[in-house]
Amino acid sequence: MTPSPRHSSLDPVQIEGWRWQPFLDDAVGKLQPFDPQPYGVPDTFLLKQGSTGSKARPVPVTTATWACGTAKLRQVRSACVEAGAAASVLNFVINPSCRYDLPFFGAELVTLPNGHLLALDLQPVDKSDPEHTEPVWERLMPIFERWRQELPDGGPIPEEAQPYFSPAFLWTRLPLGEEGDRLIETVIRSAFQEYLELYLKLVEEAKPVSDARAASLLAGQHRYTTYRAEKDPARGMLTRFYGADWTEAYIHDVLFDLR
Ligand code: DBV
Repeated sequence: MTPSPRHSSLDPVQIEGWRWQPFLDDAVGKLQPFDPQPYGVPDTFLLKQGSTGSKARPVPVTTATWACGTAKLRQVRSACVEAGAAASVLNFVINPSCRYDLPFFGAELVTLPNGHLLALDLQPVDKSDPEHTEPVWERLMPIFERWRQELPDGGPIPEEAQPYFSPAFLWTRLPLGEEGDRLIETVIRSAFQEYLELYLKLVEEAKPVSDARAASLLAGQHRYTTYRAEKDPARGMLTRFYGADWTEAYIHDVLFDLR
């Protein structure tokens, strides 16, 4: 079934057989009290069809982008990729306004032929600043401790990426199959909801900061988005599906678009 055309970043994403739909629906539902406004996303990124696999056995690939802005959140965006057995991805990032002392919300739920890769965190804008980190980590660590004991560790992450993760980075790799599915439906779903609920509580409580503070937060946000755009682990996959031009524009002009 061809997904219905999308004209606004707020139009619901409906991709047949996309396993991460309930997670996106959770997130969109929890954002409603914040009066989400449309966010400018060119049509080609709102919904993009393509194919992978071989000429003999082509596999349809669908990528959709849901996005909004709110009073305190510069950009909330979700990259939704469905390519059957080849890949199924939800990459959901909340970029706060630099006027508020808030971390990023980052969720990356990835299913590939060799297993599930699942990452969840309230990512620090400046990991070396306790004024920025402590109020978040003291509330996030108990949630992290609760769920991490149910999951195998995801293994080492690139050294250069470590400044962008908190000590409560919930990171795991799970095998395909029943056990993996069960842990995703129970542990990962609950952790996703609790991390997002805490994040949105922090947003509700956040007060505007001084110009000087906003400037230093903005500098930290630039370091994060520049790193993520340069080192995006999905670059290879998206380039295979849609070519380099579309992929570079998607990464720099939509997914990590802080200027
Ligand atoms: N990652 C993205 C976007 C994706 C995406 C926009 C649209 O930033 C998917 C999709 N992540 C994605 C895929 C893979 C990973 C891997 C497809 C698998 C790549 C592969 O194996 O071929 C967290 N994502 C990863 C990994 C980590 C993260 C640690 C495994 C290591 C790696 O392959 O690099 N989130 C990711 C990350 C940062 C972050 C690296 C850095 C700050 O915030």
